[in-house]
Amino acid sequence: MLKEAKTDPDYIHSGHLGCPGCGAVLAMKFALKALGPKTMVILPASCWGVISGPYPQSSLKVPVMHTAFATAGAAASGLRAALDIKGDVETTVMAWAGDGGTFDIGFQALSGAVERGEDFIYACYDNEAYMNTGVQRSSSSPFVMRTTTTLGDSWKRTRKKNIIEILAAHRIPYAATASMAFPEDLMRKFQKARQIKGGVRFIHIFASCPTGWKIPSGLSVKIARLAVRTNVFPLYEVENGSQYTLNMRGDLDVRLYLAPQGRFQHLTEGEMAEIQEMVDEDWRRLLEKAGE
Ligand SMILES: Cc1ncc(C[n+]2csc(CCOP(=O)(O)OP(=O)(O)O)c2C)c(N)n1
Ligand SMILES: [Mg+2]
Repeated sequence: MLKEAKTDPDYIHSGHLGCPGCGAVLAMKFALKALGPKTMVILPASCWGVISGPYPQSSLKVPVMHTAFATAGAAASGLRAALDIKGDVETTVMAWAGDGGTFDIGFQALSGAVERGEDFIYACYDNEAYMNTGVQRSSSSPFVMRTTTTLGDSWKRTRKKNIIEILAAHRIPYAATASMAFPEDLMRKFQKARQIKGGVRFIHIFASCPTGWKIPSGLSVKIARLAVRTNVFPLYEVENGSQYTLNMRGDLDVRLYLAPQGRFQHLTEGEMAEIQEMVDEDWRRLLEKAGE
């Protein structure tokens, strides 16, 4: 046990404030395992701003800086500059933001940092809504998801924003998708991101949310795995905005992913077929980009 703890350290304390089955907690656990103790984490307002615990307590074993909802990209730029002035070139700065803090309100700070070529890792854990404040829709919420701001017959009618494409358009050195249900792949991507220099490295992590998705906490990992295996959330990497590498190929029907989730219970067969078409179309486009 002791030997294992020494060789495979964990940087999260067991008393964190996440819900049972929280995908974002697993994602952080694996990200920090990959990056190691010389990491500083920037946390904008989000579930993770709560999970990390109230100051002076912290559920993370690495330094944390809490920052305003819109500012992860700017705060990470500032922290990196401060470390550089102190001559600390070993510490990795990681901004860790939700989908709301990345796709929506934090986007200008992220885009600015990427355009300036700042030196940090930006990880977005995507639970597809503003979960911390009560499951409001974000621009990452998928087509026809039920949220507390898309109720009744007004399910979300627009599609999920493709954040990787937007960042690829910045010619970012490294952008990748990852999932907390595929830890080896996720950890490999964080290790790779740590080595890359010359700009921001962006990792978009699929992170299931039992509370907001209305799923049993015991199914959290299984459903996240199904998102990849149905091509709803493909795993891939983009280098310098143009070199695409696919890491996994899904072949299952999207209904297997949609059916167990309370947030999709209202879907008609027609809407499920429509989602399958959207997923197939996006997958074809991805194959083309990867030259396959
Ligand atoms: C300027 C501002 N507006 C609103 C809020 C309230 N707020 C805190 S967290 C949050 C939602 C965060 O959503 P997301 O980034 O997806 O993270 P999650 O809660 O899902 O982990 C909101 C709206 C805030 N802190 N600051
Ligand atoms: Mg969210």
